[in-house]
Amino acid sequence: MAYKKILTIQDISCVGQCSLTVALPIISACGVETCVLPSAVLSTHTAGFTGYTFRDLTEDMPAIKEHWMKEKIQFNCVYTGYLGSTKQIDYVVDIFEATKSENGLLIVDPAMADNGKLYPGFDEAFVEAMKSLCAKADYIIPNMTEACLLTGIAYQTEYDEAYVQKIITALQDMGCKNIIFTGISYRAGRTGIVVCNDGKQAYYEHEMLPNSCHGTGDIYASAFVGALMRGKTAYDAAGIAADYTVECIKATAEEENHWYGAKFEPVLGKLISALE
Ligand code: PXL
Repeated sequence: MAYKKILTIQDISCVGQCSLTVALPIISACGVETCVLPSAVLSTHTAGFTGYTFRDLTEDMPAIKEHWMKEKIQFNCVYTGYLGSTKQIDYVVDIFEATKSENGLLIVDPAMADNGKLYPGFDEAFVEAMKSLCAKADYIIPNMTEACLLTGIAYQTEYDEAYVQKIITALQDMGCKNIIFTGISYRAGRTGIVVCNDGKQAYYEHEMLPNSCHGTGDIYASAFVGALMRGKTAYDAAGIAADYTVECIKATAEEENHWYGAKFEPVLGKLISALE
């Protein structure tokens, strides 16, 4: 198996089990060298905590890129999650262009919204910039809220296959290549992922648990990236990541009051086994 090196660009939420504190351990556990570029440092994530600190690291990015270019450092994949500012999106494109290896992939999780709402601190200008990043990406991993914001289609909690297809077509019309569309549920108790890859479309359905946890989007995207870099097909990687995320949510349900994130660590062994 070729040993792959990836760069992930997202924030460090010091406490909160999301973004880099999730991506680094999960992708490393997949057997992939994981380099990091923190987009911002927050004392906690922004969903449920109040009074968090926020240090934007946008202006550190150009010098980091210059140094990596001087050192001829290259990555097989750049995977972005929560980004700290609109300007960062331009820098991400520069970093990808400057450091991608031959056939290097850009994978974008447009982490900016959930449950019909933008996360605190994001605005329309950020959504516009994210549209252009998604159009450059090899894979995007949106949830329903993010896909609606990217396409301008009204967010609905109840929908059918025609509605999902309309969103996918609009994303493809924007230039999005491969789409891993998460959290698509057509019947009670079940949810799944629509995988649009290489002109084909498939659906991976799995159990929907009664409890939901913050940070599962980051867990899912990280496991998908790790599995894809391990040589799995996009469909298999999407399924492995979904099964792992379900295990994380089940592990979290065992403990009362663990509201701010998902317990992804105790079940990492199951992800590793699924890759063998
Ligand atoms: O899980 C996405 C995420 C990442 N980083 C920060 C967040 C969130 C979601 O709320 O607040 C800082």
